[in-house]
Amino acid sequence: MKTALITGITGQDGSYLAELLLEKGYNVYGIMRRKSVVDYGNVEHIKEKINFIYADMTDPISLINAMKISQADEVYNLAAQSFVATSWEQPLATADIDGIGVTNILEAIRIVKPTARFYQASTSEMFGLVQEMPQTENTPFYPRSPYGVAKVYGHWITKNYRESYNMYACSGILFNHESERRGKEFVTRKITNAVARIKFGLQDCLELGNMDSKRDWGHSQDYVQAMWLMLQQENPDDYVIATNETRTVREFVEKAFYYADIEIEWSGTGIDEVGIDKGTGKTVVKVNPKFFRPAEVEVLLGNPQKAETVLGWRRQIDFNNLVKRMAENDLGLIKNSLNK
Ligand code: NAP
Ligand code: G4F
Repeated sequence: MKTALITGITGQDGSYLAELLLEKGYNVYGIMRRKSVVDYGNVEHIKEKINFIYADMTDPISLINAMKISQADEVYNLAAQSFVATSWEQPLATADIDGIGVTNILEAIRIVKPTARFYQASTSEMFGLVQEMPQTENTPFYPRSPYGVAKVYGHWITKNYRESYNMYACSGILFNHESERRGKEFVTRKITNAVARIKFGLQDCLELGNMDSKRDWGHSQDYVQAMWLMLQQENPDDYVIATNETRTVREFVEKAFYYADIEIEWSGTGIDEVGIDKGTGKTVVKVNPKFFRPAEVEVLLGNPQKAETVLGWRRQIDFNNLVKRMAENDLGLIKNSLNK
């Protein structure tokens, strides 16, 4: 039986990865931050099957301890301050957790069990102001937020430990991936949650920032498969995980309303643009400049060819299915909350 240690186990990806590894017969350890109220987040439903260790990415002692207790064969570093907008409000905490935190966990592995295999959650945000279309493993980075900058450090220190110490250390450069478990501050879940609330009369309007922004969106359940595959190869390497399709935020909005049987008609431009419910004539989408970012990543589009060829990875859930699953889930949650 293999043993895995997951940092960020309470988050979106951590929960799907924990489910996958449990299915494969792994002994799963997860690190958790101490909070005033105990909260298992997205792994509440499987908490009895997981061995939890209190630790924090900014505390190397706690990570050494986590390695000593778990003696993990595979370590998946998914912990991060992962919300780009917050990284301007908390640039140093973001750097500590998402940047230096990677060195902390790599050192813990090197000191306690250097043969453990390591996965680093790198991101398409490192491409930022994109230097070519589509982005591949060889596209130069140009991060556009404190989050992106911290992740570039995490990416390079992972590569550096691989080359310096011959450690089995990989980075997955994952493009946006969403799910029913996505935090409600991220645009996709913000949209599907608002669509459900509007449908059931709990909210009048959805306020968004830059709707022209384009993202390459996949489903988290598909993407955690790629993380696992990266640690099963003969040699460690870095891989882009993406769908090779890009859509605007506006397209996501239209599609989410569609699954709630609402057709959206757009009117106006720039900050005056509105989305109107064709059936009722009511304005259900508005622009609020408060959601604009100091610097924007306008477009992301990833080429997953290397992962498909070398790892045999294929995404199963396409854009329509992703939005459908998220919209139906939120419609169900809001409906149930009203019936209670
Ligand atoms: P998420 O839902 O925000 O989960 C983040 C996790 O990190 C949570 O479990 C959180 O714990 C934990 N965490 C935050 N700060 C920590 C600290 N100081 N010490 C220990 N744990 C800490 O993020 P996700 O969407 O699952 O993403 C997983 C990873 O992939 C992140 O590193 C993210 O940056 C990266 N990534 C995500 C995407 C995407 O589109 N989802 C794309 C590329 C890369 P709490 O529950 O205590 O807050
Ligand atoms: O959903 P978002 O907040 O995700 P973002 O910034 O692309 O970051 C996510 O994906 C990265 C991978 O590329 C991860 F590394 C990162 O951890 C995170 O998971 O925003 C998506 C786009 C942005 O262009 C944003 O400006 O949507 C635009 N947007 C427009 N209105 C909005 C809003 N974003 C949010 N969160 N809220 C809005 O009201």
